[in-house]
Parts: sequence; structure tokens; C-alpha cells
Amino acid sequence: MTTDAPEGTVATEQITREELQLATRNHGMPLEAMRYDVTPVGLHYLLVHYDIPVVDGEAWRLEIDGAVARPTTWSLDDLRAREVVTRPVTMECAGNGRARLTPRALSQPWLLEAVGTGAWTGTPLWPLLDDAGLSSDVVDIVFTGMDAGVEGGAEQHYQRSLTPDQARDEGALLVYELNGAPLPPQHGFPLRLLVPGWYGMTSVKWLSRITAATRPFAGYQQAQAYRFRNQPGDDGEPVTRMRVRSLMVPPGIPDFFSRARYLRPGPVTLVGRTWSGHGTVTEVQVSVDGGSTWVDADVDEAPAPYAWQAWRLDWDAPAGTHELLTRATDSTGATQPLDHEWNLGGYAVNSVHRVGVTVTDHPPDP
Ligand SMILES: Nc1nc2c(c(=O)[nH]1)N[C@H]1C(S)=C(S)[C@@H](COP(=O)(O)O)O[C@H]1N2
Ligand SMILES: [Mo]
Repeated sequence: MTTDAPEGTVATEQITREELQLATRNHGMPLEAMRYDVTPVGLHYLLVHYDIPVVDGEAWRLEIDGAVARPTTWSLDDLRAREVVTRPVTMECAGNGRARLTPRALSQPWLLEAVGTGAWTGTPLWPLLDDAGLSSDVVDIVFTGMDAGVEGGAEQHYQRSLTPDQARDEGALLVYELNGAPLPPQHGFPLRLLVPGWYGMTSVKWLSRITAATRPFAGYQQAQAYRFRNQPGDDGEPVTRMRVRSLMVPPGIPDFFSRARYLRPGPVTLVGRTWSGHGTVTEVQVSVDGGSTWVDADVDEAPAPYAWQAWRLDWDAPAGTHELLTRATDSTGATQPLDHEWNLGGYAVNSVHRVGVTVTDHPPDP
């Protein structure tokens, strides 16, 4: 550890015991699972700040309160009786890529796998708020989860907020099913918020209360965490939508321990997924020579807004060792950077994906 690492970060490659503890409670999506259009439930990534609450779905209620004309209480059956929407949505943790930074924030040490695409079923958020009748002076809508813990030195429920405009315009859903079955406990049973296109922290799980506030919400997850800062004490800009990213299914077979890849020489189709919370991905480029030259991959249309897109590229793999790279550009023209862009919390690190591979007829030797 060096002494110039800012508070809350470390400048070593070694993983601390606390990071390991988080990494075993939470988990990423194995990259080979990108072969599924919709991620099977147990393969979807998982991020839980505190403990997973045990909830009785019969007794559970959602309260809508605060500055509304008609405070309301909803059972799960009441919500199921409203308009039903099912859509595939790709969700990524804002900390995906954090563990690749130096120094890195001490938090969940994600490499690249904190992503998944669920087929989410629920009811649109805005009509419920509209029925409740928001006062004209409402500035934030606060979403409260049932889970509680201590973070940043304060006891809290997990809470995030949206402005009324965001709650109306972002296509947010209150979801009660994942891939055609009730939400599993770890993904927010019985109800969660889902804000398509945004990093996962916005999509509050175990939702029990929606409060219309006439003062800006200054809770920990909104005002302290999830902000782009370069040093402690910076006010920072809020982390919101997912930056453009592409990932490759690592080709060939892995070494058990190091996960180094081996591939037979000859034709292979490289495949992967790509997404952007700022629109759609218009281009994926692949390099098979460490970034010296780039080739356009075929990219499928998005099956729905903010659902990942498949890409593929045929490659005639020659014997030797190679570094494969993939880089996407979205409809705003934003492209993944070659190098990590550092920030204190390790948020939205969307640098190009690099996969080393040894092409040989005789693994493990080239
Ligand atoms: N109530 C609550 N909601 C939460 C969280 C949490 O810890 N508690 N984690 C958030 C974060 S940081 C992410 S990335 C997503 C992860 O959702 P998933 O575990 O269903 O993939 O949930 C978000 N919603
Ligand atoms: Mo997250």
C-alpha cells in the first residue's frame, strides 16, 4: 500500500479480506452467459449493500405518501391488476470495472461481470404517481427499500430518488417478475424499481415506500455515494446513465486457476454483447492484434430500448499469442476509451475489453 492513495482507496493489486467478503456475497455474470439473450436468473449479477430482507408477500404493502393529494397503499395483487409491461432491460452496476483502477476504491471489487439482461415484468411508475396527485412543489420522489444498514457512518434504509421529470420520462417500472417468475429474494422480492438505461443503483429493490418530497433528497446513496469525484470532499456530478460498453465472450477454453484462454488455430466466430444507456450502439470494432488495427463487427439491432445488442466477427485464428480488444460507439458518438478513466468511487469505468488468448493445437503450449 502506498501513502498517496486517497482515503477509502488502496494502491495495491492485493484484494483485502473485506473486498473478498463482499465479492462472495455478491457475484458477477460469467461472461460466457452473454450467449443468452436474456440472462438466466441465477447467472444475473447481484449487488446487495446490506442484508437480503425476508419478506411476506401477503403482508407486504407499498405506501405512496408525502406531498400527494391522495396517499395510497398498494398490495401486490393491487399492483398486478394494473397495466402489465414486460421488457428486456440490461442493467449494469456503476462500479463495474472498479477493481481495474489504481488506486481503487475499497468497495465491491468488480472486474467486468457486473451486468445482466432480465425480462422484467411490472407496471409503469408514472400513472401511479399521477393517480396519487403530486403537488406542484415536489422536487424529488424518494424510493425506500426495506433493507437497512450502516454506510458512510450513518444508519439508513437503502434509498434513492428521481426528479418528477425523470420519474415521468425514463420509462421507469415497478417490477414484480424476473424472467416470468416472481422476483427472487436477492433481486428485490416482492417489488423493485427499474429505471432502464441507468446504472443499477437507481433500481431500488425491496421497495416499500415512495415519498414525494418538496425538498431535494440528500440521502447517502444520492448525495454522498454514486458521484464522480477526483478527491474526497468534491461535490461531484451524479452517476446516472450507463456509459457505452462492449464485452466479448472469451473464446476457447480457460485455464482453471488463471483463466488464461486457449484456442485451436482456424476459423472461430468471436461474439459478445454491447449496450449504452445513452441510446443504442451503432458500431463495434474488434482488434485481434492488441489495438494496432480494428475491424467492424456485425451488430444486431437492440431487441428493445436499453436491452443489450449481440455482435459477432469471424476470425481465422493463427497460432501464437494474441490480445483481442472490443470497443463500441453509441448513437451519441461516444466511444469506449482505451485506458481507464479514474475517479474516486471507481464508477462507470468503461474502457475497452481486452482478452488474451493463446492459439495452439496443444494447450497449454503455443
Ligand atoms: N434496496 C436496495 N436496492 C438496491 C441495492 C441495495 O443494496 N438495496 N443495490 C443497488 C445496486 S448498487 C445495484 S447495481 C442493483 C443490483 O441489482 P441486482 O442485484 O438485481 O442485479 O440494485 C440496486 N438496488
Ligand atoms: Mo451497483
